[in-house]
Amino acid sequence: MIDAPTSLPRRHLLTRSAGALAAAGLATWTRGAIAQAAPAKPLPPYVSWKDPASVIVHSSTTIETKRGAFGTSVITPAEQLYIRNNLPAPDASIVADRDAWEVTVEGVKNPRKLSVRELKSMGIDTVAMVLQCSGNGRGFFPSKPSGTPWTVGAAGCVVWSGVPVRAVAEALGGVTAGMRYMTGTGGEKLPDGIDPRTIIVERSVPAAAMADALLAWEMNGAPISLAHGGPLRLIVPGYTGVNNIKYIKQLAFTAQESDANIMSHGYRVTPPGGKGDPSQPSVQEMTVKSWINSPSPDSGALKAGMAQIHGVAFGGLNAVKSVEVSLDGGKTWQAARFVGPDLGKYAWRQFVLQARLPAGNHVLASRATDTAGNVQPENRGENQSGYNNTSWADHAVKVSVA
Ligand SMILES: Nc1nc2c(c(=O)[nH]1)N[C@H]1C(S)=C(S)[C@@H](COP(=O)(O)O)O[C@H]1N2
Ligand SMILES: [Mo]
Repeated sequence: MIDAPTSLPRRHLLTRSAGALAAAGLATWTRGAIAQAAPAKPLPPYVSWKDPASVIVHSSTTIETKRGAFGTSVITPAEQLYIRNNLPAPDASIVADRDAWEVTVEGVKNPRKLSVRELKSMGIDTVAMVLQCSGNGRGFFPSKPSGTPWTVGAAGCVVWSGVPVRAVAEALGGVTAGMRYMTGTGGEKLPDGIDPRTIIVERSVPAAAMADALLAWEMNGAPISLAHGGPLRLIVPGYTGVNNIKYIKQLAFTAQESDANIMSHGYRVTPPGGKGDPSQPSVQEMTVKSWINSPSPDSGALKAGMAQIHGVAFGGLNAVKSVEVSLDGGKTWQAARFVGPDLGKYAWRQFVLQARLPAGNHVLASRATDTAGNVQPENRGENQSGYNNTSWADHAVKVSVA
């Protein structure tokens, strides 16, 4: 049997019946677990095409890829990719005529509205990129921050295709002097009676991030689904998920960061017990991280012998350079080998260590290093909302080998 080091044993208990647990004399201490043994939630209609066996449906707007569902061939298929919506997804009518979708571009010499049809004539590029929610790994925080308790599956490696933001800015006469940020606004319909600034999805990243940014209409070789931001999505490689604005309706080069709540107070790396405010760092650039996907808490029973220990590693803004794997909880490390194609510095790489696992309990961990020499840390940076967890210790898996 295989378990993650923290809260996951509960999941295994859920697969046994209450009767079996009572027979085993476990009924009392597992009562809390039984109460949570609700059947898996069904996929909501806008993502009915996802693979139910590959995902954990936390809610209709938060769906996680199972650790054991990540394969070894680099790209995360759309059917398995996680979902995170701060607001309900827009109506499917917005993808009925994709080329007619319009985005307003501001903060350039000649600001104007551009349709997807026009964007398609302005340039094209493709980038493979890790899309990762800043709250990925929140489930490992012992402080149990509020928000979805993602473990590893609020991430995927995805190929996007669209027009470089650079090309769009140039076509409109260039970015106005003094604009320090690139600000994207989501096209969700906002409910009446609420101050729009408190709920609108609008994020600012440093203007320099435009160098590799795209206005994308394709994901993994197909038009972007509504769920993942079609008809048009802002892609900011190396930056956390929230900065990749779905159904983008405005792209503005701005002198100041957005004053929308999701930028000014939300998604701030706040000291434990504190409240988010603009003085604290925002979740933006990702940093070096890796984790083992197999053996995983989702895997079946393990028999002593040769094992292929594999997972993913990425560097955020830098390429990942190397990965080490530990079979003893981080006391000793061995170099893992990268497998599969290198899709560029913003993609993740799959790594594998072939190792003989004897019978007994083992704590398997991985630790990545990026090309700038940054090493994935042992410990998470404590913060109120559980953001940016790159701790190798938190992501280690406990395995029992028979
Ligand atoms: N318009 C819009 N863009 C958005 C969001 C949103 O709610 N609305 N959620 C953000 C967050 S928090 C994340 S992690 C990613 C999730 O992308 P996905 O659902 O395609 O996996 O989209 C980001 N872009
Ligand atoms: Mo997110």
